[in-house]
Amino acid sequence: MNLKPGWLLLLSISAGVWSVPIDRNGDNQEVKEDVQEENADTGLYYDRYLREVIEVLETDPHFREKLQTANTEDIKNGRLSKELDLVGHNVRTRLDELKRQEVSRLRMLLKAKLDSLQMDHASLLKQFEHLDPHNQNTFEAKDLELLISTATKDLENYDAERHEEFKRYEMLKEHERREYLKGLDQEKREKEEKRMQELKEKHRQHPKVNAPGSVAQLREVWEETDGLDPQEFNPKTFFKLHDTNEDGVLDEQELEALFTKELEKVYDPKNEEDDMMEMEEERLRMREHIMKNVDTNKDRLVSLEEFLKSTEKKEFNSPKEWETLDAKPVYTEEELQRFEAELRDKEEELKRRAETLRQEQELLKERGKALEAQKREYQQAVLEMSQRQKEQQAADGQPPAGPNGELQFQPEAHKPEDKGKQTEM
Ligand SMILES: [Ca+2]
Ligand SMILES: [Ca+2]
Repeated sequence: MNLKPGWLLLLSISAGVWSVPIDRNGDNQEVKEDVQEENADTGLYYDRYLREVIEVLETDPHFREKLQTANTEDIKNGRLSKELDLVGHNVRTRLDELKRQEVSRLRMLLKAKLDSLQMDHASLLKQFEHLDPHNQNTFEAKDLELLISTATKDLENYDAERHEEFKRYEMLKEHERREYLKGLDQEKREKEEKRMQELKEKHRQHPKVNAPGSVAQLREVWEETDGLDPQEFNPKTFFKLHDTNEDGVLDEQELEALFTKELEKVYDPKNEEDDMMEMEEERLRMREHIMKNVDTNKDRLVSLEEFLKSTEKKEFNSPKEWETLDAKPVYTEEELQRFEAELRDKEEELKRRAETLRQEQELLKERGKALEAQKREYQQAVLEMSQRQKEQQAADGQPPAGPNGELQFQPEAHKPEDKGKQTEM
């Protein structure tokens, strides 16, 4: 595929579709493939829909041609979406079908919610920004525009959200550690604290991590992952080698795959002290670092030109030392306090809800008891009534209707008739 950067913004979004690892170097391929697969999903909940739409659009020669000349702005401001009016009929039909499937998938997702909220489908579908809720059957320019703008916006926020999520993860971990220590007696606590400190120290001891995107880092990949001669290191060859889907640019997934070597110096899944969530955060930091320095046109892709330019910079050969994640805490004590207060609030809220439920249950029990008492009173009244009937019948000189007083539930009105039958027999 030889496409211009603008469209590649979209391709990078759905990198999984085009990331076909090329078998170049036996043993290492397995590792690479793992990374590719792991990163294939954009993380957007409409990931599949997005990919399928792009795939179908790619099959239309006119649209494909437009894509090649489009730039990021054309895509972002919706100019490209207008071209949808000119695509072939069968492509439109397939897009319509995709949209119907997506609407139906979202409907399924909403079903449970719907049952509890008593809302209609149309108003619930409005919350999904990536498709036009006013038209649920056909795929129009508006749909493509919404899909592109939502995916671009979401991806921009995605990294920020991942950092935030990671921070909360770390704070929860620290909170749980503190709570755990609180529950121990002094002797045990001191022992545990010492053990934890030692693990921390052990984690910090690792070989030097090269700055991402520096010559030292790339050379290490070249030599150890690619198994090539260090004397022959060549940036252009390196770029081509790691553009695994051969689309002429390094996307986020291809960049992140480059850091595995560095990350393995710090993280080993077999070690108690190495947290793999932290490893992924470190990978994200490394990718952001490269993008910040190398991706000058900010399309979330590194072109060969951008890459080669970065190798001419001073930092390429003598970068600042890379500060690993463990160098400083990701949250302040103040943030942790706030987080813990939030946790307490949530816990309180849960307790309050549990208490309300308990009270409601209590109330139901009381009502049940009252009903039970009413029922007994009623039975008593019926019993008394039937007793009175028997006495009346005895007084009238008639035999009782049955051995166990079957007549007790018979309405008054039927009595004479029944009595008549009884006499006939
Ligand atoms: Ca690529
Ligand atoms: Ca770029």
